[in-house]
Amino acid sequence: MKKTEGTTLLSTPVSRRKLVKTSAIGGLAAASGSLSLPFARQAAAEPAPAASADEKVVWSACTVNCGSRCPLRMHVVGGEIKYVETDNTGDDDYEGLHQVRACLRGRSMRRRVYNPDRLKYPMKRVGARGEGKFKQISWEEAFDTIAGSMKKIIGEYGNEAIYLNYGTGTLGGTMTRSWPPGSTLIARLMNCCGGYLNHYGDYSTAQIAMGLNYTYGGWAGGNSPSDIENSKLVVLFGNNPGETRMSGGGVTYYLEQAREKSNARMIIIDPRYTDTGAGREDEWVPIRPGTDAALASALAYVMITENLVDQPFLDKYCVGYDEKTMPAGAPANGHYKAYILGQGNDGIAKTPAWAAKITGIPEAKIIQLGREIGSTKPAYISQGWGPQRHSNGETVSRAIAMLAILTGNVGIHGGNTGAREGSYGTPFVRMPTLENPVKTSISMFMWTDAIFRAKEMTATRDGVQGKERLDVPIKFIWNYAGNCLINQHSEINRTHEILQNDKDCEMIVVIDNHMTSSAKYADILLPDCTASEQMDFCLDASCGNMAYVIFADQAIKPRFECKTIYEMTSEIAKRMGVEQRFTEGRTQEEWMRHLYQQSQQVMPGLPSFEEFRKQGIYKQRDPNGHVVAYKAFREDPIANPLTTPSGKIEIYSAALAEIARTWELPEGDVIDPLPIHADGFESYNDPLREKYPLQLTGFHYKARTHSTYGNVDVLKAACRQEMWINPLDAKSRGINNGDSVRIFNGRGEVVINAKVTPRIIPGVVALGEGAWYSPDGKRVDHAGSINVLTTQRPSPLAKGNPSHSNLVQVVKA
Ligand SMILES: Nc1nc2c(c(=O)[nH]1)N[C@H]1C(S)=C(S)[C@@H](COP(=O)(O)OP(=O)(O)OC[C@H]3O[C@@H](n4cnc5c(=O)[nH]c(N)nc54)[C@H](O)[C@@H]3O)O[C@H]1N2
Ligand SMILES: Nc1nc2c(c(=O)[nH]1)N[C@H]1C(S)=C(S)[C@@H](COP(=O)(O)OP(=O)(O)OC[C@H]3O[C@@H](n4cnc5c(=O)[nH]c(N)nc54)[C@H](O)[C@@H]3O)O[C@H]1N2
Ligand code: SF4
Ligand SMILES: [Mo]
Repeated sequence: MKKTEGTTLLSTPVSRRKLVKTSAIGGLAAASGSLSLPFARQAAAEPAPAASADEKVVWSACTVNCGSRCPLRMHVVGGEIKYVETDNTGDDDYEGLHQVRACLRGRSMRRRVYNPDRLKYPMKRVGARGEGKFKQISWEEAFDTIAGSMKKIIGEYGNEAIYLNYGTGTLGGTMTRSWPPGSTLIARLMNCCGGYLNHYGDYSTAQIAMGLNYTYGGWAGGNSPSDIENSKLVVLFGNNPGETRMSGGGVTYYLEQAREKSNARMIIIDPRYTDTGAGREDEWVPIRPGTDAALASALAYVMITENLVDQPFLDKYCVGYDEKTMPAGAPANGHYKAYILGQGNDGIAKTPAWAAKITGIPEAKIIQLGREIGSTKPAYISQGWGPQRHSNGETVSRAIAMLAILTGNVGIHGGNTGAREGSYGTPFVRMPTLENPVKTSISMFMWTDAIFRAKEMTATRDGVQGKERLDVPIKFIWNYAGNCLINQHSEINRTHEILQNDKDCEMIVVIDNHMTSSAKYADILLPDCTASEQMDFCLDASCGNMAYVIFADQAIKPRFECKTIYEMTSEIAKRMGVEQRFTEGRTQEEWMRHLYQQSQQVMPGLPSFEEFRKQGIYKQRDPNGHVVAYKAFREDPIANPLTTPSGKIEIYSAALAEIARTWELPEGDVIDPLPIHADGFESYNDPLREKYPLQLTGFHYKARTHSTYGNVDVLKAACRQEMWINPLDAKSRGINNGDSVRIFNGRGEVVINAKVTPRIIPGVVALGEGAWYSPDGKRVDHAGSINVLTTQRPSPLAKGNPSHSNLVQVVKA
């Protein structure tokens, strides 16, 4: 089962939580009593509206990609949403079918539905790409143009010239689902027409998914956070659920409630003092970005030299810890223990003193941490996806997981795998999207290159899969519910240059609700209905041990000329001559009833369709209590092997050794069979620091879900977009709190206000990702859009986005 932020997964193991009793999480939390009023109303200081005769309450949902999913109760009067509340079903009992309360983003949904940025009718581009000049056209003309372009491009170049760009704006939906690309209605349409160029990986987890695949085989599972009630210690590496899992159904609630039961100590390792901490942690260990593998190696050094490792576990379940379990043909002293003790290739012992210089964490602290992690069991060791969203992220993710492996915390209650938390899920049936006849696939991060240098892109240099080399460039892009055409993809100025040339990529279709920066690059721009304007099911939250499905009903009529994605794709299918295969004769509601019937067969507890519609949310607790990843493997590794080549946990990976031997890598890129520390490019140790001395890391911010909700005024006011900087770095630059600063490197410049705070380690600055790119005439951004500063150079193995590895200079504006 694979996850994605947002997505999750699959079959069962996922997780989530509720949050009624926790205090406000970092100021935007859903759960605190004082914040439980509908935000819109509270912000405007309006009295609670009296229920009027024609007021109806309709269940809807927030389907964005925050990893959670939340029910919303829309109070509709006279065809207009007047205010928004959230789940009021179930009880406040953590152990029961607790409420799934929306955070303040979801509660501000009215302000997205009625936002002045709403797209109103179909448009076609009249200016240069990206200029934002459009002309209104009819739906007929829009559909005809798109179908005409598809036919032309398929005829001239074949189906591999058509690309579905990454977009997660509605991945919680079923009919409206926008991710993974193969599960969307666009994919269903394209699969009826010969297919499209696939992509693998995602912006969330490219490096960890690829890295831990070699360790555990496939997507690495994790215990549900509810299982923390069995833990003595919680160690979070770059994991910030207080901000990234804010729902009352999500991880932050489980973490706090479970910890209340177990009284587990919590250590947070992060360059920033996060909202997950906010006084609830026992310890914050600030670390230089990109150096977790060095810390993990030194912790391993302490555990190995002080006899704290679980040797029987390593012997029985793992490959490559020491000489005994090395695969045939592996080099002498190529094992992990030799690497740590300085008997491997590099001859360097990974001592706490060695790591202190790299990580910025004092030697004594590393020794103490090593002893604590090595001797407190069971321990819930997990990593968020911040540490892996780096230029060395594949090896970092594997190195952190070593701590769980060395201590034998894998496959037991209260333990974890060192990956992110898992969660319980249901087998609710999704919209079938048919099979893509095309097998060629690129990394989701490499699409900009596939526009202008496709024929140079190979399997061993650029990670092309299914073919040795791409045959044709991308000529047509579908961009549905995504802002990765500009805002969320790295290096905005480079993307702009590539998209400027409309002889290269000939057609870009954007389907969105709002005039985003990506929408401005559309050739044809289609206005979609919001979740409030149609009927859908919403599911797949990253939760704990209670899963749920939401009936997201139609609250209001489509605004302006907006259409649903199902209507749009059906109309194009008609023009492509595949309407019957595409629709199978069903309307959207008929599909939903059909899927529901199928779901009822695998989930016998589901009520009737009409009852579900009335009750809004269906909750189901994990019959096994908690998800424990690799429990069966732990119990019997012969009967239940992992899907790695050896069937065991591969600390040393022969497959990676082969890749390291055969792939062509640019200077500085490292792929290694062991989970070693490698600096990566744009690291703390890059010579480029002479010019750009500060590390810039991004983070996922409570003010938005990526860019979504980024145009909601009250949220912007509540959580300002600022650049975090340590007082030491600010002082040497004459910067005071609130000053306007220029952040720049060779790729671009951002001007924004500084937040001077000891909550960030010296030498590092940070920006929340997702602010709406807002360039002036000189392409200087004034919104704090971090992707002006990030690079399109991919990470070595996953060819993924190293969004958090950036060097910059900052000066007072
Ligand atoms: N520098 C940096 N960049 C990053 C990241 C980072 O950490 N740092 N994070 C990356 C990650 S993990 C991810 S997942 C990506 C996310 O990138 P995206 O998937 O692009 O996410 P959003 O920015 O939320 O964009 C979603 C889009 O969907 C639209 N939308 C919302 N609801 C609807 C709807 O009902 N219908 C339609 N048609 N559209 C809708 C929104 O208006 C928005 O334009 O960003 C990545 N980019
Ligand atoms: N409110 C909100 N919630 C979201 C999202 C959102 O945009 N807004 N996006 C959702 C999506 S799609 C995703 S993929 C997830 C993202 O979830 P994550 O990827 O886990 O989130 P990040 O904030 O990028 O990183 C988590 C933490 O890692 C820290 N960090 C960065 N670099 C390093 C490092 O090198 N080492 C260590 N130890 N820590 C580091 C950051 O400071 C941050 O506090 O969040 C989801 N939830
Ligand atoms: S943004 Fe996430 S946590 Fe907030 S309401 Fe939406 S789904 Fe829930
Ligand atoms: Mo993500």
